[in-house]
Amino acid sequence: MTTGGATCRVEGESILAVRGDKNDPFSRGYICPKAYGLKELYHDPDRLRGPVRRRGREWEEITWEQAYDEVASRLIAIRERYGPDAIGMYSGNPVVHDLGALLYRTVLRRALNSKSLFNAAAIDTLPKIVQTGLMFGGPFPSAVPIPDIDRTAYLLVVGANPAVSHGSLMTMPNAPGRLKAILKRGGKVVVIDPRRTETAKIASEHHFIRPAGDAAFLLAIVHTLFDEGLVKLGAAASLVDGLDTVRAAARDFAPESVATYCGIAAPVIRRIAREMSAADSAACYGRLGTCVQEFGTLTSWGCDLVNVLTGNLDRPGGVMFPQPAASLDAALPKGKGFKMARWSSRVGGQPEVEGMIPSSTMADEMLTPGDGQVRAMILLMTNPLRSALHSARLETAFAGLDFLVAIDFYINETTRHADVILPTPSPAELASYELGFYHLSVRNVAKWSQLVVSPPRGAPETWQVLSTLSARLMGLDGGSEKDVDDFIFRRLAESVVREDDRWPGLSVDEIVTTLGEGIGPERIVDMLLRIGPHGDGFGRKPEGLTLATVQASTHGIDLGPLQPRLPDVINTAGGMIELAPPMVLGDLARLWNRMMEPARSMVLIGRRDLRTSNSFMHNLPALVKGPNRCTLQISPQDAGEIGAKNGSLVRVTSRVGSVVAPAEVTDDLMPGVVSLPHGWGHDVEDSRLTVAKAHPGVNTNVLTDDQAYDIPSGTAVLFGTPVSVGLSGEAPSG
Ligand SMILES: Nc1nc2c(c(=O)[nH]1)N[C@H]1C(S)=C(S)[C@@H](COP(=O)(O)OP(=O)(O)OC[C@H]3O[C@@H](n4cnc5c(=O)[nH]c(N)nc54)[C@H](O)[C@@H]3O)O[C@H]1N2
Ligand SMILES: Nc1nc2c(c(=O)[nH]1)N[C@H]1C(S)=C(S)[C@@H](COP(=O)(O)OP(=O)(O)OC[C@H]3O[C@@H](n4cnc5c(=O)[nH]c(N)nc54)[C@H](O)[C@@H]3O)O[C@H]1N2
Ligand SMILES: [Mo]
Repeated sequence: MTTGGATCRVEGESILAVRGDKNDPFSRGYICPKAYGLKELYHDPDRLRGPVRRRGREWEEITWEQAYDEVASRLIAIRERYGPDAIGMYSGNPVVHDLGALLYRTVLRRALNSKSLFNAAAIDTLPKIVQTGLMFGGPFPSAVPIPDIDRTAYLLVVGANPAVSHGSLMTMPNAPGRLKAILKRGGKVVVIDPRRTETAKIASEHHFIRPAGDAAFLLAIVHTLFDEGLVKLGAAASLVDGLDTVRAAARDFAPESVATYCGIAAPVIRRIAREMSAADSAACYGRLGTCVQEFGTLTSWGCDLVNVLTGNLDRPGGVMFPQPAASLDAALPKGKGFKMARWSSRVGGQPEVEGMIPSSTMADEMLTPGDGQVRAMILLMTNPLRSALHSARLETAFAGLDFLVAIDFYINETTRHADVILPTPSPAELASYELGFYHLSVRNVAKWSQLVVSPPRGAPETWQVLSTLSARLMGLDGGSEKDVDDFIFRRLAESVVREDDRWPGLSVDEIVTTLGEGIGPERIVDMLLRIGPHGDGFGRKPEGLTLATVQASTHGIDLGPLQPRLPDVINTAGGMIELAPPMVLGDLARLWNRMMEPARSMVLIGRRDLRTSNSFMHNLPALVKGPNRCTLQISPQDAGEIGAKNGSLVRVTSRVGSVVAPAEVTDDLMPGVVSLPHGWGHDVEDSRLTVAKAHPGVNTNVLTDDQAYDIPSGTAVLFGTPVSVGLSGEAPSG
C-alpha cells in the first residue's frame, strides 16, 4: 500500500512498517520523518477515536449525533445572540495535508459567514501572500514563484532550513539530496541565517545575519545591481512597472550603509549581487525567517526583487510558477486575484488579507468586549496555546470563551479547554492528494494516495464532519448527506468553471451530471483534475487526466519540470508586475528608523528539527526518544558572559514572559542570538498526552509578544524577540 511517498505494510488493522516508495517518481524512495509517524499516530492509545464532551475536569464519550447536536445548537445560539462575527475559526497547519479539511473548511467558512477567521497561513505566510498578491496579483498560492532547485546554478537561501523542513514554499522530497546536487553540478548554495543550520552545513557558504537584518541586506543587493549596472529583467522585461521607484528606494541601502546593521560585510553583499547576476540561473528563496520577523513584507519583497532584477523570474533554474494538475484557483476573474484591507481587525486595526485576519490579533478579538467580540471558537487541527504567540494571554482568552469546539484527535494544551472535541481519522486512515502543496512543488506531479487502513466503522471522515456541521449551521440538515454534498458540489463547480475557460462548451450542468454519482473530496478532485491544464476536459481531450487515471498510477504521475508561464500568472489590475507596491514602500521608513536605533543586545529565534511537526508529534515515542531537543542554543561567547555551560539552566525573559531551559552551547549560533524550538511545553495536568508529558520541554511562545508584528501584513514576530538571559537556580519550568 503506498501513501504520499511512502509504502506501508499492513496486517489486519495494524500498520507494521512504513518505508520510502522507490517507484515514486518524485520522492524516489525518500520520505520525510513525519511519514514514519503515520504508524505510531495510528496506534497511539491517547488519540481519540470518537467525540468527547467535557464535564468539569472529566471527559465523557458521546455519539456523533449528540456531538453534532450540541455543537450546532451552541453555535447557533451564540450567533443569534451576538451575530456571526462572534464565532471565530482557526484552521491550523495539518489542514493542508488533509484533503477533506482543505476542501470543506471553505464550506464551513461560508456557513459561518464570520469575519473572525484565523489561519496557520496567517501566522506563517501572510507577508509572502501580501507581497506576491500586490506584485503579481495573486491569488495565493498560485502567484508564489518557486525556486527551480533541480536546475538552478545558484541558490540563495534566506531564513529557511529546507534540509530539515523539506521546503514548504518550495516543496520537495529529499531536500538535502537536491541541495547537494546543486553543488555536484558546479553550482553554489549560499545560506543567510543567524544559525549555522543543517542547510548551511551542506551549503557552499553561510553568513550569519542579525535577525530582521534581511530587508536591508536584500535591498543592498538590489542597490548593488543598479549601482553596478547589473540589472537585467529577462522574461519580465516587458512586464514590469515601477523599476525607477525601486531604484530610488534602494538608493539609501548601499551595502556599506547596512553592513553594521545586518551583520554582513559590504564586500560580501556586493559579491553575492554580482554572482547572482552573472550565474547561468539563480534563485533567492526565503521562508519562515523572512516571514515571522519584524519586516516580513519588506523582506519577502526583497527576495522577489532580487529574483526579478537578476533576470531569474520565470526561467528554468530561476524561480518559476508551478502548474498543478488540479487547482481551486482555476476561475478567478483576471485582475481580481488578490484582495486585502477590505476591512480591518476590530481591535488592532490590522488589515484583512484574502478573508483572513492575522493570528497576532486573536487574543485581542477574544478578550476585548464590544460588538463583534469572539465568544466561541472552532479549532480545526491547531494547538494555538503552543503554536501562537503570547501563550499566557491566549490562555486567558481561550479559558474565557462561551463555547469551544475542537476538530482534533488529541486532548492537548489547547483542546483541553474545549467543550466538545470531534476527532477525525488519522492520516493513515484517509486517502490524500496534495492539492495545496502541488502549488508550491518544485516539479509538477499528481499522485493519489490510498488510505493505508480503514477508519473504525461509523467514524466519519474529515469532510463529513465539516459538511455536517456546515449543513446544520446553514439550516440544511433536513437533506441527506448526498443532497447536501450535491448542493456543495454545484456551488463549487459554479465558482471554478468559467465560460472562456480552456474547455469550450463545458458547463456546470455537464459536470454535475457526469459526476452525479460521486461524493466528497474524490468527486471534487476529479472535477479539478479534469478541468485542469492536464485534464481530459470531460472527454474533450480523452488522453488527459481524470481521477481514475491518477488513482491507477500507484506511484504518481510525473508531469515534468516547471515550465515558463509568466504572462499567464500575472493577475494584477494593471496586468503588469508591480515592482513597487505603495503599501510595501510605505514600510521603508519603519525599517530606516529601526536601523538608526541601537542594536538589540539579545534576541530569541526558533528552530525546527527533523523529528518534529510543530506541536503535535511529541506524543509518538519514536519521535521524542533520545536526548532532550528542547534546549536553549547559545553561542560560547554569550554563554561565557552569563557563566552558562552545556546543561546549565538558563532563564530567558521577554516583555511578556519567562521560561527556563537547559543551555546547549554551540558556535552554530551567532553571538547575540539564542534559539529555542517551538511546539514544546507539554506541561499541563489535564491534557491526555502520556508520552509528550514525559518529555515536556518548554513553551517558547510564552516569550513571543503580541505587540510585535510586521505592520503591512499584521504578522506576528516569532523570530527576533528581544530577551534577556541569565543563569537560573531553579528546576526547568515544566
Ligand atoms: N521537521 C519539520 N519540518 C517542518 C516543520 C516542522 O515543524 N518540522 N514545519 C513545517 C512548517 S509549518 C513550515 S511553515 C516550514 C518552515 O520551513 P523553514 O522556514 O525552512 O523552517 P525553519 O526551520 O523555521 O527555518 C527558518 C530559518 O530562519 C532562521 N531565522 C530566524 N530568524 C531569522 C532572520 O531574522 N533572518 C534570517 N535570514 N533567518 C532567520 C532560523 O534560524 C531558521 O533556520 O517547515 C515545515 N516543515
Ligand atoms: N515560536 C514559534 N511558534 C511557531 C512557529 C515557530 O517557528 N516558532 N511556527 C509556526 C508555524 S510555521 C505554524 S504552521 C504553526 C503551526 O501550529 P498549529 O497550526 O497549531 O499546528 P500544530 O502545532 O501541528 O497542531 C496541530 C493540531 O492539529 C491536530 N492534528 C494534527 N493532525 C491532525 C489530523 O490529521 N486530524 C486531526 N483531526 N487533527 C490533527 C494536533 O493534535 C494538534 O492539536 O506554528 C507556528 N508557531
Ligand atoms: Mo508553518
